[in-house]
Amino acid sequence: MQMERTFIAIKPDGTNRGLIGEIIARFEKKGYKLVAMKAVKPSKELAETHYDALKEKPFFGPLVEFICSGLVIAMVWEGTGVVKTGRQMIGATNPLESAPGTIRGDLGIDVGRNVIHGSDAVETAEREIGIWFKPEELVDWDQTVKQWIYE
Ligand code: DAT
Ligand code: MG
Repeated sequence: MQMERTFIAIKPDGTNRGLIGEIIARFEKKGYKLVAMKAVKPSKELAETHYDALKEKPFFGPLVEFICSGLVIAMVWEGTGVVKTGRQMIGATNPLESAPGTIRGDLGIDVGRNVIHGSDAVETAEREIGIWFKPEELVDWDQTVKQWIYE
């Protein structure tokens, strides 16, 4: 499998509820490498661009309003298969259907308050990373424990 990057964001419900450390810890402990992170209160324009594919959905307005309502922790994580496995760690979109053990399954109840965003494909991840980060904000560093994570 290919080394890849995904865009992960802790939504305003997650930050308000004090779940930042809990969520970051799951990606950190798994062995993924943190490449970028920042605290943002997104503009309407940023949220609308991010969720552009959903603009015809009836929940688009409330979704954008929710994402802009408070602190978002935007991150880029790197690792083999991180896009797909990251989505599995996050769980189904609706926390009522997310398996226990997943982030949404453990930490959320309502689909409109599902705590976290994760890119759904490698191409989507590239697009989302480009929306939220400038190239120079992606940190080039060596994860020195790599030899204990990868064979
Ligand atoms: P995901 O975040 O799992 O990739 P998505 O891209 O289909 O899901 O939708 C983006 C967000 O929109 C999702 O995290 C929560 C919200 N959403 C999705 N479906 C919804 C619905 N039926 N009612 C209310 N909000 C919804
Ligand atoms: Mg999505």
